[in-house]
Amino acid sequence: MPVLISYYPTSELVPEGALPDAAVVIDVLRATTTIAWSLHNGAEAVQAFADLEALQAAADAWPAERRLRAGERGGARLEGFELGNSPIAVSPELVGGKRIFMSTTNGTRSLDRVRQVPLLLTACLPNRGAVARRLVERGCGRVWIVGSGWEGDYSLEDSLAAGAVASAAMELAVAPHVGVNFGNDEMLAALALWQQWRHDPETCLRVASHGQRLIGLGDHDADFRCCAAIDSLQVVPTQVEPGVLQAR
Ligand code: 3SL
Repeated sequence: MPVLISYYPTSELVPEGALPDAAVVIDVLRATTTIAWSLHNGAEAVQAFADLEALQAAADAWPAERRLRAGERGGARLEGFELGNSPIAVSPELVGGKRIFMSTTNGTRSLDRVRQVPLLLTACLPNRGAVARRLVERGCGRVWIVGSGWEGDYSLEDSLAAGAVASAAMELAVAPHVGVNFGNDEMLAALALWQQWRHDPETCLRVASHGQRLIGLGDHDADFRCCAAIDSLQVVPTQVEPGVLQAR
């Protein structure tokens, strides 16, 4: 059965009604890149929250020596939190064996929006090939890729990564009767964007409006390099209970 992939650039654009077989949430700058690196570096899980009070209550109920709170609003770390939202900060020494209770401006809201979907994965440029392989191996029929955008607005870098995932799925789904179909024009536009920037994704991230926002906040060169490193990770963050992502 062919895979039918649709792309929704923000959580607000996700349709109501029938759920797909799988959803892939993307927040390239930087939530889903940080999630992938946290799990790659040995975090027990990342538990995502749209709401900070709910985050604090869940973190309080977890053993203190096995928890970290990661919070970001407007690109900056939330005061009092151990971590912000930088993928280069989640070292194995810091996150190994720990549960990360995370809330970010847009990424964790997108995760919340599709938490009922039976197979929920997160993707970024570093693990886009591994995520595409998982979708094809699982024989998913209908797939939604959901971007995070910025406070309801379109974002270039999430759309680039949506195209990168779909392009990898096209290359992998070549067995007889498989193949990939595209469910909306947003998906086709994301594929065109990927064709445009695939040899220089870091520049795309830097010129994007959120890239410019991060540059305005200070030196994020290492974050850009990390977030643009295509196929550098094999981890597939997978929801194992509502809001809880583990490496699979
Ligand atoms: O919007 C989000 O969820 C964040 O990823 C934004 S930031 O890259 O941490 O600034």
